[in-house]
Amino acid sequence: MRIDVFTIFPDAVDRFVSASLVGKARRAGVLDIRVHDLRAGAGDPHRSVDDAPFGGGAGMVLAADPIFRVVEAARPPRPLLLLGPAGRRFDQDSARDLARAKVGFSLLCGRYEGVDQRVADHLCDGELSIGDYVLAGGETAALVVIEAVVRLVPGVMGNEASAAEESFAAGLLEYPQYTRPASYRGWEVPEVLRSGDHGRVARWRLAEALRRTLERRPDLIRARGGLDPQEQALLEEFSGIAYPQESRGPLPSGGPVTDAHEEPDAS
Ligand code: JF5
Repeated sequence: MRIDVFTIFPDAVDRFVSASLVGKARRAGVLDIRVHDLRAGAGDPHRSVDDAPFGGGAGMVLAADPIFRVVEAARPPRPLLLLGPAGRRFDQDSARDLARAKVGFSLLCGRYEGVDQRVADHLCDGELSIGDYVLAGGETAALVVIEAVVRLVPGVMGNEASAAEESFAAGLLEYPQYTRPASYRGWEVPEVLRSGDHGRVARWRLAEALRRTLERRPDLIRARGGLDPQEQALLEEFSGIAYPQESRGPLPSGGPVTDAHEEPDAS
């Protein structure tokens, strides 16, 4: 799969991409990531890529011509997506769609002051946002998109076993994980995980995934249409939690997203 990135910070993007899981896939030849410097498209000796906005106002706007030049010379894989807060929200479904794209895709990193609108209108195929906040530039957003997509690409290290696990708990938060030691500062690993009863372990994990999701992200439970009777029974078996009867109705509103860091019980 080929991924082209257009940015005014090619070194920063390239260094992160080389150091990550993405770099491994790149060196293994599974991924062809090409990072392009938008300044290569500048015409003047100062290699300027931005200019003052028509109509006035603070800040500078990335000009159309350097971007058109560099993109057209690269003939990048499509879709070419502009990263910015005005884009369509990027999520796991978008990541799966991009991972399925055979030729690959391309990302153009915008700047917070803006990009000449003709780039979005006549060069890009769409716009992507990674969330409702404003970044100085689209570079970190591009890295987020690349990492989320690349780990789904067949042949990228570690993605075979994870694929099966992911479908097992689709749309739920992860169950808690533990490693040695079994007792740390008096905090014990749940007994079920050390029981050797694989069936009970699997049921406990699903119950924990359901409990956590119900507590922290009730919107995700609602999105998958509530809990089926089997899942409700599982929840009650392990945590004694009775699931609200109107399974499609209002669920406990998520309180503040905090975590307990209390001392273990002395008794
Ligand atoms: C950017 C115009 C690009 O701020 C972002 C961003 C937020 N979510 N996803 C991306 O990118 C930088 C800001 C303004 C274009």
